[in-house]
Amino acid sequence: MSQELFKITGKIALVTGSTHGLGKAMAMGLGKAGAIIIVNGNSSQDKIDIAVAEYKKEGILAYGYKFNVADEKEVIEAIKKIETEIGNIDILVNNAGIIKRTPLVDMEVKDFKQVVDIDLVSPFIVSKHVVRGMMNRKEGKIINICSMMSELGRNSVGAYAAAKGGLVMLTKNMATEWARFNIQINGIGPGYFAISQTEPIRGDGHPFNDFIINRTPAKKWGDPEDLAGAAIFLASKASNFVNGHILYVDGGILATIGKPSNEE
Ligand code: GCO
Repeated sequence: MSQELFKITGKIALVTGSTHGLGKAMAMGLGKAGAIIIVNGNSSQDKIDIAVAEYKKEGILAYGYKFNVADEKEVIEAIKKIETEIGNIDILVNNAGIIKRTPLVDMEVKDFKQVVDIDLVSPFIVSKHVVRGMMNRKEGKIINICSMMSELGRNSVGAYAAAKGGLVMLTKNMATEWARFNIQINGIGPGYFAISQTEPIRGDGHPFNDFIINRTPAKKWGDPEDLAGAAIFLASKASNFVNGHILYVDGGILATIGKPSNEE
């Protein structure tokens, strides 16, 4: 029974921004659980080809599609191509995102808008063009990659936090409008992970590194592979009555106000 609940063999999963980082870790997890992975990136075809080869090396059926999730025309064309060449998208993981660390008072409006465009508007664009097929088939899974910054602010990440906070409410509204078609729309909220995106604020001796270690009950940065289980759960039948939920994978950081350095 339990194996069946988490079975996603043969399901087609589009994971945006899956050439590296958390997107790649989640897509690898879904692929190792049997899903066919549509790898997406927008930087270069070479990067996508290299990533697809890495998925295949793990025994995962993977195909690469380069498109800009913020460009509706490119998204429409890509989804049509994917669903013609590979098959219907059963699982959509809206992971692609950027961060710009600048104090709000100094931030250019164009930079603020770019972060919101990619981190909040793009999940809307991609979901809007994938969900129609899911509505027709009366089945589908959408997973929006939020953040613990969906719940808490931090100096210099105001645009990112605003976008990721908005993504929580977009997830809830997608569930409100689409759950009746047997589509489950949920979010994953990563805490602090040891990936390239956090390299500038991590590393031995970096003040933020010590802060995160002390602030996180698990006393460590997350390992990208720690997200695979949450992705498989929300992509499988095991979550068929879960909707509009944000599953935080954060080592407990959101559970606590922290403790003084002299306390265990
Ligand atoms: C930062 C970090 C965070 C984390 C993650 C937390 O600058 O505070 O980059 O944004 O990467 O998003 O959920």
